Amino acid sequence: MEFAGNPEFTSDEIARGQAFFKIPSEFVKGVTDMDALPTDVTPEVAFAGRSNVGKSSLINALTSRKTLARVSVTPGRTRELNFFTLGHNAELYLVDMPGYGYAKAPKTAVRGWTRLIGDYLKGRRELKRVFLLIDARHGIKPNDRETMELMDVAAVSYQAVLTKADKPKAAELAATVAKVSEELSKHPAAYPQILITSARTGAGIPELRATVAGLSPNGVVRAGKAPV
Ligand SMILES: Nc1nc2c(ncn2[C@@H]2O[C@H](COP(=O)(O)OP(=O)(O)OP(=O)(O)O)[C@@H](O)[C@H]2O)c(=O)[nH]1
Ligand SMILES: [Mg+2]
Repeated sequence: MEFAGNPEFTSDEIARGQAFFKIPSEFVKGVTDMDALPTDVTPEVAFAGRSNVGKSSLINALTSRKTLARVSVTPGRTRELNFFTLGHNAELYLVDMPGYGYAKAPKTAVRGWTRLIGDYLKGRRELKRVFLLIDARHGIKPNDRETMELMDVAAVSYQAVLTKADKPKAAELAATVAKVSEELSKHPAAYPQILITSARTGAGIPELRATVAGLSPNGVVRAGKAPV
């Protein structure tokens, strides 16, 4: 099923995205400490968002691997910054992040991830873009706003990706898109365009692949044309 509102890409850009993600992704490492981040200066794109928003599921959908990133019905599944390779020569890393907000885990552990998430988002030179995942049913929540403000201040470029777009009714989805767009327009480091995805149905996955492929070092940086 297609959703209205995704940016338009040319068929070449979509094909390039599909080809880029055909190369099998591999797990590189899980990081719990800034000192342990990869040092090979490969550019990175990270998937951030609240616990349970669907970060790991989206990475699995993008890479066509059911179990590359671990998924759970319980918030707090991902507990490390998990690095995965992308492209022929591993020219890009995908980074699956722990979620912020509620987690079924000890408070000290949650505090540790929260600090790691903040430090990573603020201070990582290799980070080319953060995909900020927002649940299509719920829209932007206060802890998303805190993360957006942190990235605005650190001048880290980010783009909103609505997840679980298979859940809301069409009118509800359109209302969330409008509200999120309006709010993004006030954030200096945010891309104005939103991607609308479902890891369950595959909707929006080709567009997200094309966007990521455009960020690879050999790619043409482009976020798609705004829908008319
Ligand atoms: N309906 C629907 N459910 C989804 C979708 N994506 C993820 N889910 C479900 O949402 C739950 C959480 O998914 P995860 O991918 O583990 O979420 P996460 O953001 O990685 O969570 P943490 O690692 O705990 O921060 C799981 O039960 C998934 O099956 C989607 O597109 N549609
Ligand atoms: Mg996860």
